Amino acid sequence: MAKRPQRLGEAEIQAGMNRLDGWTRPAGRAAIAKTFKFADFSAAFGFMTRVALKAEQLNHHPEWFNVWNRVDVTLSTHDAGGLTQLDLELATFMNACAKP
Ligand code: H2B
Repeated sequence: MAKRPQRLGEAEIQAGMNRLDGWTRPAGRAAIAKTFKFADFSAAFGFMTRVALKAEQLNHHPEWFNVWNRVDVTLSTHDAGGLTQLDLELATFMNACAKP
């Protein structure tokens, strides 16, 4: 049975964002976004591979777009229609994965 995370309130989102380096909130949608840059495609795809395995574990998947060394990521919990703890968890994992 899949867990059904609760939508976060504004204060919880703000607190989470304060701990998340480089993430922003796109206008007009309940989501968080970040552009990651790497040395080359191999590094970018290595990052995406590690994140993909984590996303499967969490059953929580990114919206993302890759061109060579760049990965544009948007996170939102579609089932909840907003942001949940899962978005903050995956964003925290992505930041750790992208550390040089
Ligand atoms: N990923 C994200 N980002 N949000 C979701 O609501 C979501 C997901 N739901 N991955 C999961 C899969 C759901 O669609 C499946 C059926 O468990």
